[in-house]
Amino acid sequence: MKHSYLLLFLLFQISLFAQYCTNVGPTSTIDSNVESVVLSGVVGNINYAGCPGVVGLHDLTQSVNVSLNAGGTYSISIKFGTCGGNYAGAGEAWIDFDQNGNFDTYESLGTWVGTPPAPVQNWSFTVPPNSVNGLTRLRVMQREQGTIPLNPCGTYQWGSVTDFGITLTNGLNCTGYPGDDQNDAIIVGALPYTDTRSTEVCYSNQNYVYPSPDIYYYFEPNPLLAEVQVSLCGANFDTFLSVVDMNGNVVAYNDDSEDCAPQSALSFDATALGPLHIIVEGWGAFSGDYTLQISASYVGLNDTEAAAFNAYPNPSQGRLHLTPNTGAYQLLNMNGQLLQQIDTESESIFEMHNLESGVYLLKNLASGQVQKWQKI
Ligand SMILES: [Ca+2]
Ligand SMILES: [Ca+2]
Ligand SMILES: [Ca+2]
Ligand SMILES: [Ca+2]
Repeated sequence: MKHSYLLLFLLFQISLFAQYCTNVGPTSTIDSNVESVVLSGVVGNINYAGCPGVVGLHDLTQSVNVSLNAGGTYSISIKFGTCGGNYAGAGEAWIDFDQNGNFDTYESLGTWVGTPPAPVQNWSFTVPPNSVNGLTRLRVMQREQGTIPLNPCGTYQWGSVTDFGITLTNGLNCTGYPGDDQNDAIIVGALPYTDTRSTEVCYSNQNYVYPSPDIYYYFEPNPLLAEVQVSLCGANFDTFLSVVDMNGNVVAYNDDSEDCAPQSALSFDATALGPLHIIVEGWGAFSGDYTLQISASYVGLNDTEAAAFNAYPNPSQGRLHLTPNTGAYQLLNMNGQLLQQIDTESESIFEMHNLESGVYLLKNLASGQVQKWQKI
């Protein structure tokens, strides 16, 4: 899908911020306010009195925690009211069942519209069976002059917003789903690299370009890499792909590739770049299955000038002749990691029979030239 490029860059700047919107709620402590919240969990209870009011978010996630079972049905009682005068407004509550950091529409427990004094609202709700186990949040909001549905991230003058800790059990166990955030990024192994995964379950939104769930990869370019190609072609959803350095600066991004729109592909010059995050996500709120493919070209390999050295036979069953036989060579894997230093001062024929079959890089240290060499 197409988008505003300017907006995109602005959004990237905030991509490292906290998961939940916490700069929310009223600027005033008087008048409209939730007066009470009651919820009995499998373990623990919420028994909250709202007045006097609090400016901004009243964050009780550390001090009030109730356990609920996925698939279970519960009742929450909320008295939307006031700590002062009586004015019309609206109320709503959500639980972030999928732990994606958003209070999504389907996570609304109920809504209220009225003018205090009003009867206590008793809402029955079922925790979806595919909710994610672990600590999440209940948010209860009242907004004077508000209309439903309320924006769970809204700011306004009168009302209240309170967050409670909810521990979900009996749902999805998301251990074994690495890469949800930058601190748990999946390390990119040897190039060419492929990794097949789904953003559909157990992944949440940390890269705020789009509210879609995202998966982080950690990639460390090496000095031999010239251009790196990254592709999500073949994914079954509308993807968005970005490459960001450790300071959050965008190195490259793509929404719709010319080759496979609306999937994404990009390439970037890796010369002189430090460690990077490659982030896979969906356009908008989309999620799905994908295969990430990363490949690279190598410095010196594509030079049109005649090779400055000869490595033969190529491919070889193990014997390697190197000419000229002056100066040192290096044998590297395709990630540019040094496997062996080769000194040709005294000899020019090497027996590499113990080497695993595969493609390697040979680098002449004097000229900096690199060539591929295959062991079969
Ligand atoms: Ca959610
Ligand atoms: Ca994520
Ligand atoms: Ca995202
Ligand atoms: Ca796209």
